[in-house]
Amino acid sequence: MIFGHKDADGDTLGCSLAFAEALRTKGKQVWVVIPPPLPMMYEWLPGFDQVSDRPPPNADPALVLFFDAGNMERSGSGVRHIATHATIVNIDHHLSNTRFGDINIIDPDASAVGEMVIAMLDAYGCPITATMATNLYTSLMTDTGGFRHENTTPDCLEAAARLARLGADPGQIATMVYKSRPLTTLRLSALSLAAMHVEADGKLVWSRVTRGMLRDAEAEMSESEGIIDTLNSIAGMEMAILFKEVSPALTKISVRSRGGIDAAALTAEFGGGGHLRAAGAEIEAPMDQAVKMVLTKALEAIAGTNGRQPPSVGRTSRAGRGPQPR
Ligand SMILES: [Mn+2]
Repeated sequence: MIFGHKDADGDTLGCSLAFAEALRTKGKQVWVVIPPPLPMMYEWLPGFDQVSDRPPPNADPALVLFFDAGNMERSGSGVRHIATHATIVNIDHHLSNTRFGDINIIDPDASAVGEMVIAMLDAYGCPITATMATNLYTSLMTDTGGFRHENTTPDCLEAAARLARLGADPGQIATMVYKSRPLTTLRLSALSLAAMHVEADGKLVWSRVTRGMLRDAEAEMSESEGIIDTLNSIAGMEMAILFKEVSPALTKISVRSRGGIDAAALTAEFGGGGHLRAAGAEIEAPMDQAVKMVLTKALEAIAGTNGRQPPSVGRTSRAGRGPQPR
């Protein structure tokens, strides 16, 4: 059984589907479980039609694999009873991974877990088919923000080139991921960007997605995913924060950072996690209260880096590479 993580992204899905295909080729019975709601924007991925949103009642897997899940809780409540009597394999690239598996394969230097899956398939002598290549290319492309983030390493680009040779179609995959947005997504983005605030001489940029905006745009909260990246595109900013009003009592934050600012350090203050450049947290507080608490800490972080050396980032750094959707 393969478990994807909550708010499934291209990495967890691409890896899960590619590895499922490899196991089926070897004659194994495989279930792929993605916690609800299923991310329908990825329904075109090969094998997506065989994904379920909860473990089948009769499933009794000997082996449970997790791809791209920093902790087991990120894979939903369905995990619990299954995981007690199976061997757990935890394959991930988050520095903050809790090593919850019986076997933990963690490589924070991997641009995407897809890169690790390619190495595993090679080690097992398992050929990569065109459909597996499509899934794995999607993993690499989405976790590097379309091959633009700091985690876009030579290894990643070489792996992507190899997958393209094996049958992944870069133009088509980019169209499906980046050029297939519903109109409601753009409307929501417009409302949120219009509500943008700038503080600390432009170093801190933040905005909100409220329930009211969702109603006005006729959009779902999942459609807010790209907004943080638009905030992150502003010249001179060091930290971008998006506050999402999940319910009157629950606020989610997405954080992006540059320079000497650590996004994961900020979200850790609120029980969240992630990477140096991209992180998130869920705060059990109404939006206005969450905004106050988080902005206070964010401004402290920005003030604290004045005149200090930034943490080592870039091509040679080991730790914390990889801004990506959580
Ligand atoms: Mn990932």
